[in-house]
Amino acid sequence: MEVVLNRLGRQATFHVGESSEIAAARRAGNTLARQLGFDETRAGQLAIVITEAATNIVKHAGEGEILLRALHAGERAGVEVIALDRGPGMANVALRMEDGNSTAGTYGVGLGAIGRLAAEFDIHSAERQGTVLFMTVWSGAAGAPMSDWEVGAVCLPIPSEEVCGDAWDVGIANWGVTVGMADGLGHGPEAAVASEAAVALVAERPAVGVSELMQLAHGALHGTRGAAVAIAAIDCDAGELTFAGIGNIAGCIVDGPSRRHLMSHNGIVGSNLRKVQKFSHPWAPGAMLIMHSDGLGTRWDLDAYPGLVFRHPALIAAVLYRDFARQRDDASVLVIRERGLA
Ligand SMILES: [Mn+2]
Repeated sequence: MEVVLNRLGRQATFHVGESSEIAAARRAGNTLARQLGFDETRAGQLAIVITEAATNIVKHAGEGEILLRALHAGERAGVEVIALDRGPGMANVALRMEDGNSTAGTYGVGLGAIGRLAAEFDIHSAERQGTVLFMTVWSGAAGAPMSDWEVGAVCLPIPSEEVCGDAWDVGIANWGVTVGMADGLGHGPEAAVASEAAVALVAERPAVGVSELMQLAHGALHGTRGAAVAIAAIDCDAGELTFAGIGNIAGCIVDGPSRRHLMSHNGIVGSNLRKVQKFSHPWAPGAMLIMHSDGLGTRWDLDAYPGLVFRHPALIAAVLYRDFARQRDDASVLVIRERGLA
């Protein structure tokens, strides 16, 4: 079964700092569960997962965010829940996972319940940095549908807008994947029209090649505001990543201790495209690709977060968003690697 990794999955964030905000996040989860056709059992499980994660944030960190996103895979639908805070963090996550083991009230109990109810669950916590949780709940049979790729993403509008002007998507090819990220000029719905048109092309035609996709995007975005666009194709058979970028989308290949930054040219896809250049880089099986819009600062350093590179890409995306989002712009960050190769 092909797992559709992004389509229709607009993300929403809910600030949690008091109990009324916990309830608001839970209600948003209920609405999503109803829209996706969850039965009562799964909807109830999602409500508990959100409530426990949000309660932990309030109790242990004071405040934080709950991020919700719909997931689609064939006939099945899921909800991804990311919980993040900048609280004191935990020194020993494994110990807190055992029910009742907690230095501050019910953190241990909450994590135990989440671990049992969520189809997927991962956590990164570091003392003085905070805690991030990744959870999914899926409709239908137990367990989450698995693709060959693990994808983590945060894509959220500037606080004054409802719709994010950034967009990303992933298209599966038989040799690997093609990944697109776009930042529509300005903010709001008009920016989203441009960015979503660009990444839809990437998802629909992943085997076309990055230069050709960029030219197609340039044509497709004519008459829109235009966008910064970056496209990366990961060919696992050839062990090669090809990249083409126009405008301010950052790309980086993380492979063990090595960091390779991906080069974009100036311009605006849809109105001002002087030069499309394809760059090729080696791609090793355990490597990870990180792309982000200029709503995130560039001074991040994964080495500052011990153990984070081994966690689910959603947690890596969540930490980069938490600590480097500029707040004055739409913010998107995407992290992808082959499953099981961390
Ligand atoms: Mn931007």
